[in-house]
Amino acid sequence: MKSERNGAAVGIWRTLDASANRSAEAVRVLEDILRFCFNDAFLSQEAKAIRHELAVVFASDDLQARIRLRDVSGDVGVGAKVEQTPPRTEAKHVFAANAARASQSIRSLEECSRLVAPAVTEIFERLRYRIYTLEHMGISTITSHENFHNVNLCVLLNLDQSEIEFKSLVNRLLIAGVQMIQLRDKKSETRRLCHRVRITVEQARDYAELTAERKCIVVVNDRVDVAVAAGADGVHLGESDLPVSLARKVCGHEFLIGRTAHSTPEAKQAVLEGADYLGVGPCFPTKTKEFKDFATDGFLREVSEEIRLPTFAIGGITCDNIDRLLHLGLKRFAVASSIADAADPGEEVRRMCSLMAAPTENQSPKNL
Ligand code: TZP
Ligand code: MG
Repeated sequence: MKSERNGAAVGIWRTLDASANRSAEAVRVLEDILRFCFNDAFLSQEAKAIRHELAVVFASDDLQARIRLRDVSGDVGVGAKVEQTPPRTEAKHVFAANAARASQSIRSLEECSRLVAPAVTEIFERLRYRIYTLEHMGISTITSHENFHNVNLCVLLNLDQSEIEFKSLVNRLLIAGVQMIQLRDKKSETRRLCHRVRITVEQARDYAELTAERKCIVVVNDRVDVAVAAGADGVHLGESDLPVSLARKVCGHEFLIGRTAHSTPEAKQAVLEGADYLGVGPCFPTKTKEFKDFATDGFLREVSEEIRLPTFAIGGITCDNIDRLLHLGLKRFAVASSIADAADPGEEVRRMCSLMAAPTENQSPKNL
Protein backbone atom coordinates (compact mmCIF):
# COMPACT_ATOMS: atom_id res chain seq x y z
CA MET A 1 0.00 0.00 0.00
CA LYS A 2 2.83 2.33 1.03
CA SER A 3 4.85 1.56 -2.11
CA GLU A 4 1.74 2.16 -4.25
CA ARG A 5 1.36 5.55 -2.62
CA ASN A 6 5.05 6.23 -3.25
CA GLY A 7 4.59 5.09 -6.83
CA ALA A 8 1.72 7.53 -7.27
CA ALA A 9 3.85 10.36 -5.88
CA VAL A 10 6.67 9.43 -8.25
CA GLY A 11 4.12 9.45 -11.07
CA ILE A 12 3.02 12.95 -10.09
CA TRP A 13 6.62 14.14 -10.19
CA ARG A 14 7.17 12.49 -13.55
CA THR A 15 4.01 14.22 -14.85
CA LEU A 16 5.31 17.52 -13.55
CA ASP A 17 8.65 16.92 -15.26
CA ALA A 18 7.11 16.01 -18.61
CA SER A 19 4.66 18.92 -18.43
CA ALA A 20 7.42 21.35 -17.54
CA ASN A 21 9.38 20.34 -20.63
CA ARG A 22 6.30 20.40 -22.88
CA SER A 23 5.17 23.83 -21.68
CA ALA A 24 8.63 25.37 -22.07
CA GLU A 25 8.95 23.95 -25.59
CA ALA A 26 5.46 25.06 -26.62
CA VAL A 27 5.90 28.59 -25.27
CA ARG A 28 9.25 28.85 -27.08
CA VAL A 29 7.51 27.90 -30.35
CA LEU A 30 4.83 30.55 -29.72
CA GLU A 31 7.52 33.15 -29.09
CA ASP A 32 9.45 32.19 -32.24
CA ILE A 33 6.37 32.21 -34.50
CA LEU A 34 5.27 35.60 -33.15
CA ARG A 35 8.78 36.96 -33.49
CA PHE A 36 9.99 35.51 -36.78
CA CYS A 37 6.82 34.74 -38.76
CA PHE A 38 4.55 37.56 -37.60
CA ASN A 39 7.18 40.16 -36.56
CA ASP A 40 5.05 40.92 -33.54
CA ALA A 41 7.32 42.53 -30.95
CA PHE A 42 4.58 43.12 -28.38
CA LEU A 43 3.14 39.60 -28.36
CA SER A 44 6.52 37.87 -28.71
CA GLN A 45 7.71 39.81 -25.64
CA GLU A 46 4.65 38.59 -23.76
CA ALA A 47 5.51 34.99 -24.79
CA LYS A 48 9.09 35.58 -23.64
CA ALA A 49 7.89 36.94 -20.28
CA ILE A 50 5.73 33.81 -19.79
CA ARG A 51 8.66 31.58 -20.74
CA HIS A 52 10.89 33.33 -18.20
CA GLU A 53 8.32 33.05 -15.45
CA LEU A 54 8.02 29.32 -16.16
CA ALA A 55 11.81 28.95 -16.07
CA VAL A 56 11.95 30.68 -12.66
CA VAL A 57 9.29 28.44 -11.15
CA PHE A 58 10.86 25.27 -12.65
CA ALA A 59 14.19 26.24 -11.09
CA SER A 60 12.64 26.78 -7.65
CA ASP A 61 13.30 24.36 -4.78
CA ASP A 62 9.61 23.43 -4.76
CA LEU A 63 9.99 21.56 -8.06
CA GLN A 64 13.49 20.08 -7.88
CA ALA A 65 12.27 16.54 -7.12
CA ARG A 66 11.08 16.28 -10.74
CA ILE A 67 14.69 16.16 -11.96
CA ARG A 68 15.68 13.49 -9.45
CA LEU A 69 12.70 11.30 -10.30
CA ARG A 70 13.03 11.66 -14.08
CA ASP A 71 12.80 8.24 -15.78
CA VAL A 72 12.64 8.57 -19.55
CA SER A 73 13.51 4.93 -20.27
CA GLY A 74 10.62 3.77 -18.07
CA ASP A 75 8.05 5.92 -19.90
CA VAL A 76 5.33 3.65 -21.35
CA GLY A 77 4.15 6.53 -23.59
CA VAL A 78 7.38 6.81 -25.59
CA GLY A 79 6.78 5.81 -29.21
CA ALA A 80 2.96 5.87 -28.93
CA LYS A 81 1.57 7.13 -32.26
CA VAL A 82 -1.34 9.55 -32.57
CA GLU A 83 -4.04 8.40 -35.03
CA GLN A 84 -4.23 11.62 -36.99
CA THR A 85 -3.31 15.20 -36.23
CA PRO A 86 -5.08 18.06 -38.05
CA PRO A 87 -3.05 19.19 -41.08
CA ARG A 88 -0.58 21.98 -40.40
CA THR A 89 0.27 23.88 -43.54
CA GLU A 90 0.71 27.41 -42.22
CA ALA A 91 2.48 29.17 -39.37
CA LYS A 92 -0.90 29.98 -37.80
CA HIS A 93 -1.66 26.23 -37.49
CA VAL A 94 1.65 25.71 -35.69
CA PHE A 95 0.81 28.68 -33.47
CA ALA A 96 -2.64 27.31 -32.58
CA ALA A 97 -1.31 23.78 -31.94
CA ASN A 98 1.43 25.04 -29.64
CA ALA A 99 -0.92 27.38 -27.79
CA ALA A 100 -3.09 24.32 -27.07
CA ARG A 101 -0.01 22.31 -26.05
CA ALA A 102 1.13 25.11 -23.72
CA SER A 103 -2.23 25.54 -21.99
CA GLN A 104 -2.74 21.77 -21.62
CA SER A 105 0.68 21.19 -20.13
CA ILE A 106 0.34 24.15 -17.78
CA ARG A 107 -3.05 22.78 -16.69
CA SER A 108 -1.28 19.51 -15.92
CA LEU A 109 1.36 21.40 -13.92
CA GLU A 110 -1.41 23.20 -12.04
CA GLU A 111 -3.32 20.02 -11.14
CA CYS A 112 -0.27 17.94 -10.17
CA SER A 113 1.59 20.67 -8.30
CA ARG A 114 -1.49 21.01 -6.09
CA LEU A 115 -0.63 17.54 -4.67
CA VAL A 116 3.11 17.85 -4.09
CA ALA A 117 4.09 21.54 -4.39
CA PRO A 118 1.00 23.65 -3.61
CA ALA A 119 3.09 26.80 -3.13
CA VAL A 120 3.50 27.12 -6.92
CA THR A 121 0.01 26.05 -8.09
CA GLU A 122 -1.33 29.59 -8.23
CA ILE A 123 1.58 30.65 -10.47
CA PHE A 124 0.61 27.97 -13.02
CA GLU A 125 -3.03 28.99 -12.89
CA ARG A 126 -2.08 32.60 -13.66
CA LEU A 127 0.26 31.58 -16.46
CA ARG A 128 -2.43 29.40 -18.04
CA TYR A 129 -4.72 32.45 -18.28
CA ARG A 130 -1.87 34.47 -19.81
CA ILE A 131 -1.46 31.73 -22.43
CA TYR A 132 -5.19 31.89 -23.23
CA THR A 133 -4.92 35.66 -23.72
CA LEU A 134 -1.76 35.29 -25.82
CA GLU A 135 -3.45 32.64 -27.96
CA HIS A 136 -6.50 34.86 -28.47
CA MET A 137 -4.39 37.92 -29.30
CA GLY A 138 -2.18 35.95 -31.69
CA ILE A 139 -5.11 34.42 -33.56
CA SER A 140 -6.94 37.80 -33.64
CA THR A 141 -3.88 39.52 -35.08
CA ILE A 142 -3.48 36.84 -37.76
CA THR A 143 -7.20 36.97 -38.63
CA SER A 144 -7.12 40.79 -38.74
CA HIS A 145 -4.28 40.68 -41.24
CA GLU A 146 -6.40 38.44 -43.42
CA ASN A 147 -9.40 40.77 -43.03
CA PHE A 148 -7.37 43.90 -43.76
CA HIS A 149 -5.12 42.43 -46.43
CA ASN A 150 -4.70 45.19 -49.05
CA VAL A 151 -6.98 47.52 -47.08
CA ASN A 152 -4.75 50.57 -46.81
CA LEU A 153 -7.13 53.46 -47.15
CA CYS A 154 -10.25 54.15 -45.10
CA VAL A 155 -12.35 57.12 -46.17
CA LEU A 156 -14.47 58.79 -43.50
CA LEU A 157 -17.75 60.19 -44.76
CA ASN A 158 -20.27 62.37 -43.00
CA LEU A 159 -23.87 62.85 -44.05
CA ASP A 160 -23.69 66.49 -45.11
CA GLN A 161 -24.91 65.90 -48.64
CA SER A 162 -28.25 64.88 -50.10
CA GLU A 163 -28.84 61.18 -50.58
CA ILE A 164 -28.19 61.43 -54.33
CA GLU A 165 -24.90 63.26 -53.80
CA PHE A 166 -23.91 60.80 -51.09
CA LYS A 167 -24.58 57.78 -53.31
CA SER A 168 -22.65 59.34 -56.15
CA LEU A 169 -19.67 60.02 -53.87
CA VAL A 170 -19.69 56.45 -52.53
CA ASN A 171 -19.85 55.19 -56.09
CA ARG A 172 -16.87 57.26 -57.15
CA LEU A 173 -14.89 56.04 -54.16
CA LEU A 174 -15.69 52.40 -54.90
CA ILE A 175 -14.68 52.78 -58.54
CA ALA A 176 -11.43 54.43 -57.44
CA GLY A 177 -10.66 51.34 -55.35
CA VAL A 178 -11.42 52.43 -51.78
CA GLN A 179 -11.39 49.31 -49.61
CA MET A 180 -12.91 50.74 -46.44
CA ILE A 181 -15.46 53.44 -45.63
CA GLN A 182 -16.30 54.74 -42.16
CA LEU A 183 -19.54 56.64 -41.67
CA ARG A 184 -18.95 59.30 -39.09
CA ASP A 185 -21.60 61.82 -38.27
CA LYS A 186 -22.07 63.25 -34.81
CA LYS A 187 -25.00 65.50 -35.74
CA SER A 188 -27.46 63.40 -37.70
CA GLU A 189 -30.46 61.62 -36.26
CA THR A 190 -30.12 57.89 -35.70
CA ARG A 191 -32.59 57.03 -38.49
CA ARG A 192 -30.75 59.10 -41.03
CA LEU A 193 -27.43 57.52 -40.03
CA CYS A 194 -28.94 54.05 -40.15
CA HIS A 195 -30.39 54.68 -43.60
CA ARG A 196 -27.06 55.93 -44.97
CA VAL A 197 -25.24 52.93 -43.51
CA ARG A 198 -27.68 50.60 -45.28
CA ILE A 199 -27.24 52.44 -48.57
CA THR A 200 -23.46 52.24 -48.29
CA VAL A 201 -23.53 48.54 -47.40
CA GLU A 202 -25.79 47.83 -50.40
CA GLN A 203 -23.60 49.86 -52.74
CA ALA A 204 -20.46 48.10 -51.52
CA ARG A 205 -22.11 44.69 -51.96
CA ASP A 206 -23.50 45.50 -55.44
CA TYR A 207 -20.16 46.87 -56.59
CA ALA A 208 -18.31 43.78 -55.36
CA GLU A 209 -20.81 41.49 -57.13
CA LEU A 210 -20.55 43.45 -60.34
CA THR A 211 -16.77 43.56 -60.43
CA ALA A 212 -15.96 40.33 -58.55
CA GLU A 213 -13.65 42.47 -56.41
CA ARG A 214 -13.42 42.17 -52.68
CA LYS A 215 -16.24 43.95 -50.85
CA CYS A 216 -15.37 47.34 -49.41
CA ILE A 217 -15.49 47.19 -45.58
CA VAL A 218 -18.14 49.50 -44.10
CA VAL A 219 -17.81 50.59 -40.48
CA VAL A 220 -19.76 53.06 -38.35
CA ASN A 221 -18.19 55.50 -35.94
CA ASP A 222 -19.29 55.31 -32.26
CA ARG A 223 -22.60 53.50 -32.73
CA VAL A 224 -22.46 49.71 -32.21
CA ASP A 225 -26.25 49.54 -32.28
CA VAL A 226 -26.55 51.24 -35.68
CA ALA A 227 -23.61 49.30 -37.10
CA VAL A 228 -25.11 45.92 -36.16
CA ALA A 229 -28.72 46.79 -37.04
CA ALA A 230 -27.85 48.30 -40.42
CA GLY A 231 -25.65 45.37 -41.48
CA ALA A 232 -22.27 47.13 -41.43
CA ASP A 233 -19.03 45.13 -41.12
CA GLY A 234 -17.81 46.90 -38.02
CA VAL A 235 -17.70 49.80 -35.63
CA HIS A 236 -15.03 52.28 -34.64
CA LEU A 237 -14.77 53.14 -30.94
CA GLY A 238 -12.92 55.86 -29.06
CA GLU A 239 -12.13 56.39 -25.41
CA SER A 240 -15.59 57.76 -24.57
CA ASP A 241 -17.46 55.01 -26.43
CA LEU A 242 -18.40 51.50 -25.34
CA PRO A 243 -15.29 49.53 -24.27
CA VAL A 244 -14.24 46.84 -26.77
CA SER A 245 -15.09 43.99 -24.39
CA LEU A 246 -18.65 45.29 -23.89
CA ALA A 247 -19.11 46.08 -27.58
CA ARG A 248 -18.25 42.42 -28.28
CA LYS A 249 -21.29 41.40 -26.23
CA VAL A 250 -23.46 43.37 -28.63
CA CYS A 251 -21.80 42.56 -31.93
CA GLY A 252 -20.16 39.14 -31.43
CA HIS A 253 -16.77 37.93 -32.59
CA GLU A 254 -17.12 38.13 -36.36
CA PHE A 255 -17.78 41.87 -36.29
CA LEU A 256 -14.82 44.23 -36.75
CA ILE A 257 -14.05 46.56 -33.87
CA GLY A 258 -11.64 49.44 -34.35
CA ARG A 259 -10.20 51.31 -31.40
CA THR A 260 -8.52 54.70 -31.25
CA ALA A 261 -5.22 54.84 -29.34
CA HIS A 262 -3.26 57.96 -28.36
CA SER A 263 -0.26 56.25 -26.78
CA THR A 264 1.62 52.96 -27.00
CA PRO A 265 0.15 51.65 -23.70
CA GLU A 266 -3.34 52.47 -25.00
CA ALA A 267 -2.58 50.65 -28.25
CA LYS A 268 -1.33 47.59 -26.34
CA GLN A 269 -4.41 47.69 -24.14
CA ALA A 270 -6.62 47.75 -27.23
CA VAL A 271 -4.79 44.66 -28.55
CA LEU A 272 -5.34 42.88 -25.21
CA GLU A 273 -9.02 43.85 -25.21
CA GLY A 274 -9.45 42.18 -28.59
CA ALA A 275 -9.75 45.09 -31.04
CA ASP A 276 -9.47 44.12 -34.72
CA TYR A 277 -7.70 47.26 -35.86
CA LEU A 278 -6.33 50.48 -34.40
CA GLY A 279 -6.65 54.15 -35.27
CA VAL A 280 -3.67 56.29 -34.18
CA GLY A 281 -3.37 60.03 -34.27
CA PRO A 282 -4.19 62.80 -34.65
CA CYS A 283 -1.21 63.12 -36.96
CA PHE A 284 -1.81 66.67 -38.23
CA PRO A 285 -4.16 69.56 -37.41
CA THR A 286 -7.49 69.23 -39.16
CA LYS A 287 -10.75 71.09 -39.50
CA THR A 288 -12.70 67.84 -39.05
CA LYS A 289 -12.05 67.70 -35.31
CA GLU A 290 -10.32 69.95 -32.78
CA PHE A 291 -7.26 68.70 -30.93
CA LYS A 292 -4.79 70.12 -28.42
CA ASP A 293 -2.26 67.30 -28.64
CA PHE A 294 -0.88 65.47 -31.64
CA ALA A 295 0.72 62.08 -32.10
CA THR A 296 4.50 62.34 -31.83
CA ASP A 297 6.91 60.65 -34.23
CA GLY A 298 8.07 58.52 -31.30
CA PHE A 299 4.59 57.15 -30.64
CA LEU A 300 3.78 56.53 -34.31
CA ARG A 301 7.11 54.80 -34.92
CA GLU A 302 6.76 52.70 -31.76
CA VAL A 303 3.27 51.54 -32.72
CA SER A 304 4.28 50.64 -36.25
CA GLU A 305 7.35 48.77 -35.00
CA GLU A 306 5.86 46.97 -32.02
CA ILE A 307 2.24 46.29 -32.84
CA ARG A 308 1.13 44.03 -35.66
CA LEU A 309 -2.61 44.66 -35.43
CA PRO A 310 -3.61 46.59 -38.59
CA THR A 311 -3.14 50.26 -37.69
CA PHE A 312 -4.61 53.29 -39.47
CA ALA A 313 -3.02 56.70 -39.02
CA ILE A 314 -5.64 59.46 -38.87
CA GLY A 315 -5.95 63.23 -38.68
CA GLY A 316 -5.27 65.84 -41.35
CA ILE A 317 -3.58 63.40 -43.73
CA THR A 318 -3.15 64.59 -47.32
CA CYS A 319 -1.08 63.64 -50.34
CA ASP A 320 1.34 66.39 -49.30
CA ASN A 321 2.09 65.13 -45.79
CA ILE A 322 1.63 61.34 -46.00
CA ASP A 323 5.34 60.88 -46.62
CA ARG A 324 6.17 61.64 -42.97
CA LEU A 325 3.90 58.78 -41.89
CA LEU A 326 5.24 56.34 -44.48
CA HIS A 327 8.74 57.06 -43.17
CA LEU A 328 7.58 56.21 -39.66
CA GLY A 329 6.50 52.78 -40.90
CA LEU A 330 2.74 53.36 -41.12
CA LYS A 331 0.98 51.64 -43.98
CA ARG A 332 -2.70 52.34 -43.46
CA PHE A 333 -4.46 55.69 -43.48
CA ALA A 334 -7.89 57.04 -42.57
CA VAL A 335 -8.86 60.31 -44.23
CA ALA A 336 -11.90 62.55 -44.36
CA SER A 337 -11.48 66.11 -45.63
CA SER A 338 -8.67 65.59 -48.11
CA ILE A 339 -10.88 63.20 -50.10
CA ALA A 340 -14.34 64.67 -49.48
CA ASP A 341 -13.19 68.24 -50.28
CA ALA A 342 -11.23 67.31 -53.39
CA ALA A 343 -12.58 68.53 -56.74
CA ASP A 344 -12.37 64.92 -57.88
CA PRO A 345 -12.50 62.56 -54.85
CA GLY A 346 -11.87 59.47 -56.99
CA GLU A 347 -8.74 61.02 -58.45
CA GLU A 348 -7.56 62.02 -54.97
CA VAL A 349 -8.02 58.41 -53.79
CA ARG A 350 -5.94 57.15 -56.73
CA ARG A 351 -3.24 59.73 -56.02
CA MET A 352 -3.07 58.78 -52.35
CA CYS A 353 -3.01 55.05 -53.14
CA SER A 354 -0.17 55.54 -55.60
CA LEU A 355 1.85 57.38 -52.91
CA MET A 356 1.15 54.56 -50.45
CA ALA A 357 2.30 51.96 -52.96
CA ALA A 358 5.57 53.75 -53.81
CA PRO A 359 8.38 52.35 -51.63
CA THR A 360 9.89 55.08 -49.48
CA GLU A 361 13.48 55.15 -48.29
CA ASN A 362 13.81 53.92 -44.68
CA GLN A 363 10.26 52.62 -44.74
CA SER A 364 10.00 49.85 -42.17
CA PRO A 365 9.92 46.51 -44.02
CA LYS A 366 8.55 44.85 -40.92
CA ASN A 367 5.14 46.47 -40.96
CA LEU A 368 2.84 43.86 -42.50
N1 TZP B 1 -10.13 61.30 -35.26
C1 TZP B 1 -8.89 61.70 -35.19
S1 TZP B 1 -8.50 62.76 -36.41
C2 TZP B 1 -10.03 62.69 -37.06
C3 TZP B 1 -10.79 61.82 -36.30
C4 TZP B 1 -12.18 61.48 -36.55
C5 TZP B 1 -10.46 63.47 -38.24
C6 TZP B 1 -10.04 62.84 -39.52
O1 TZP B 1 -10.43 63.67 -40.58
P1 TZP B 1 -9.41 64.44 -41.51
O2 TZP B 1 -10.27 65.44 -42.23
O3 TZP B 1 -8.81 63.44 -42.45
O4 TZP B 1 -8.42 65.11 -40.63
MG1 MG C 1 -16.06 57.91 -30.87
